[in-house]
Amino acid sequence: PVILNHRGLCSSNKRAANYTTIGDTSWETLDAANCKYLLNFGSNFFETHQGGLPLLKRFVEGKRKGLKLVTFDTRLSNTAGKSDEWFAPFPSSEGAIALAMANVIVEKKLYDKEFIDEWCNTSLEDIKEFVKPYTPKYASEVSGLSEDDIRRVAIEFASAAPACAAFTNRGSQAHQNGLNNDRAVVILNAIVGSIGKKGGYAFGGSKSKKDFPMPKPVPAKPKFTTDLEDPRLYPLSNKWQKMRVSQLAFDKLKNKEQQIDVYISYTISAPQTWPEGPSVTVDVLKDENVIPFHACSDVVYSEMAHYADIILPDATYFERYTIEGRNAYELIPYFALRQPAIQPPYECENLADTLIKIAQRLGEPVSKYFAFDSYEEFIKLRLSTLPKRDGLSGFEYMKKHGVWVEEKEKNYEPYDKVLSKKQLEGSFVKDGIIYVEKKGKRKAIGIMKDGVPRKGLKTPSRKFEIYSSVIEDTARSLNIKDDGFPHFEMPKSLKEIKEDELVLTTFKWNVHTQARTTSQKYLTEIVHDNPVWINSQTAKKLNIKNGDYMEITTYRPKSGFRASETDEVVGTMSVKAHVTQGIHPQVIAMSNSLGMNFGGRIAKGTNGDKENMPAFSKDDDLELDGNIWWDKKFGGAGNGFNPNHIIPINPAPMVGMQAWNDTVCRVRKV
Ligand SMILES: Nc1nc2c(c(=O)[nH]1)N[C@H]1C(S)=C(S)[C@@H](COP(=O)(O)OP(=O)(O)OC[C@H]3O[C@@H](n4cnc5c(=O)[nH]c(N)nc54)[C@H](O)[C@@H]3O)O[C@H]1N2
Ligand SMILES: Nc1nc2c(c(=O)[nH]1)N[C@H]1C(S)=C(S)[C@@H](COP(=O)(O)OP(=O)(O)OC[C@H]3O[C@@H](n4cnc5c(=O)[nH]c(N)nc54)[C@H](O)[C@@H]3O)O[C@H]1N2
Ligand SMILES: [Mo]
Repeated sequence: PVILNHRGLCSSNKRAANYTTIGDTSWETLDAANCKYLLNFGSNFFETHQGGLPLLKRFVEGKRKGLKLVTFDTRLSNTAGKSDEWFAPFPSSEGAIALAMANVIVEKKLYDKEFIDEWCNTSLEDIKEFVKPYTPKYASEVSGLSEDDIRRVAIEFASAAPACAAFTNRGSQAHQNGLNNDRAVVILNAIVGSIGKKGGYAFGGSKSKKDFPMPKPVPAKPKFTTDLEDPRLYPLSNKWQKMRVSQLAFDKLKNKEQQIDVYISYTISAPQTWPEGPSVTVDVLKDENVIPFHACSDVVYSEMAHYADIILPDATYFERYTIEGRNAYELIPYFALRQPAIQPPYECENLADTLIKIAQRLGEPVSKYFAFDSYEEFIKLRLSTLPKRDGLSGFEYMKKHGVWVEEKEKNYEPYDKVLSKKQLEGSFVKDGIIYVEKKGKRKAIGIMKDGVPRKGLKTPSRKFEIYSSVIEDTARSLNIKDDGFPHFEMPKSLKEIKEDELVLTTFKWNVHTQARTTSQKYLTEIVHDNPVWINSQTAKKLNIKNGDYMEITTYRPKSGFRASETDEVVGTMSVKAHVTQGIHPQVIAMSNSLGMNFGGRIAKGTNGDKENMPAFSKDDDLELDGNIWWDKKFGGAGNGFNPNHIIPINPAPMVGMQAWNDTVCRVRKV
């Protein structure tokens, strides 16, 4: 029983940074509507981001009141372009910039002494000592930014406190050193005291899964795990939630380190989205000796579906139920119910319904856990624990209104809440921390403050953790030198980068979502081509003009997984150039989402007749015939390129986050 997911490709360093510092949430919930100053390290929230729209809506409210946005992105994204200021740092240097800003804030005494004394696990003196080496001069050397800018922005940021927030996304965390980059950024908020404050680095407030208990009986958790699911070398990947390091899974299977008999895939398109997906993943999916049986649930004939033994055609999100709960950017807990707007066509069916049927066919003991008529029934049972509202049961209320909002105040300073008598029942205090004991296990629930029991943060010290014992202990267990502070260190490959080498980074489009949208004609008509961004000066040196083809050759990283000191090639690819001033001179940038081999005519960018398949009615999509004008046959751009041909599997230490943006390469004109 192995369950994998895509956290290690997506966000696990960011999540780990939040868990080690603030404890109880994997994601900040910026209070942008009330914020005065936002420092954005590598998030493209105007176009992408996990909570993009709800955040953007509140950002616009804040902007009307004078909110300033400063963005650090290696590339002129639409967020960078619409920011008040944009800086293009050298990849992976974000931690150094943030620590230098902390250094300036400490030097200028712009910190929040009260918050540090009360709520940080490190004293002001220790913070001063820790940030000492990270001077603006040092950060300037590693990032390429000017010392003056680093100083000025730090002062502006701190002067807006507590209505200010420094935050991150994949730009800063998808690196070998991404965990500490992100910790360094989050720590800026603690030093100026904006953690949990109005207009600041707020967090929490979402309705949790616990509120919708699984219908009983609930199957017991498996008693063992395997190295596929719980990789020993990355102990932090599953410490707080199941984040996994799935980009290693196909490699382990290919090398016979692990074996599986049956593989069910669901909303994953690994040949497209995984590093070395087109090679390692495809090799594994094609080899019946490695995966004897593969069932793929998908809504289109995807890259993944192509390699499956059987396709389970899923209902799309218009056609099924889901309980939806994302960050509550209003800071008031809520959740929503997605409901079928139309019936699924042909034999398509919600995978959950298919699984219920499979379980029932399997019989005891599996079937007893799936004793529902349908997924609708299952959702009804889960919502049955909600209190009645407007005289309606949970399910009826949600069907009618779609959204449930708690009757609560905005969740500011959640750590400061006083624990109630009820919460304190059976608790005891040791070294200032309040514990309860459940089934012989000690669990911290709060912290004593001047004799008052408060909730605190959900870290081991119940305080904001600048120093992390979890990190220090984990590092020790792996023989990695680490004192538990978020020091800055450039990844080896980037530190030793040579004059003729560049860094390949990737980014996402505003109109595409991962490998999900390329078969949608309206979206792909807008974006079907992804030439590689290259700085005009760099292009000039290499004699590359806009639209020329250039050959990119990538190398294995110099530290970590399959480290190689000898320029071992991962892959070579010829791609068109987009020459622009809007990118760091030592960086090239390529989007994902394109370069499909399957997924129909639109995804592939090839005109021609529709395949004659019995499930398709003959006359839908007639307007497509001859209208895929981006087909190369018509002199169009074609369907783009998939960068994952040449991006190495590169998990960062301890957490296993894929270091997407550390890939060293060489480029030449073809
Ligand atoms: N080079 C590069 N690679 C990247 C990234 C990058 O920035 N650059 N981003 C990474 C990130 S952040 C992530 S999260 C991963 C995501 O990569 P994956 O985890 O592979 O997920 P998706 O590409 O979102 O979706 C995969 C499949 O889900 C199918 N699908 C869509 N809707 C449904 C549905 O309702 N039901 C079913 N059953 N299937 C459905 C789609 O058709 C598609 O085949 O990619 C990573 N890969
Ligand atoms: N439209 C759309 N929305 C999406 C998605 C999508 O595919 N399409 N995917 C969803 C998912 S799964 C995720 S994880 C989020 C991701 O949301 P984001 O993290 O905001 O998006 P990314 O494009 O992965 O990366 C953000 C930015 O990092 C920059 N960058 C790359 N390398 C570096 C670097 O070394 N340093 C710095 N400072 N910046 C760098 C890129 O140029 C890019 O603009 O978006 C979610 N929302
Ligand atoms: Mo993601």
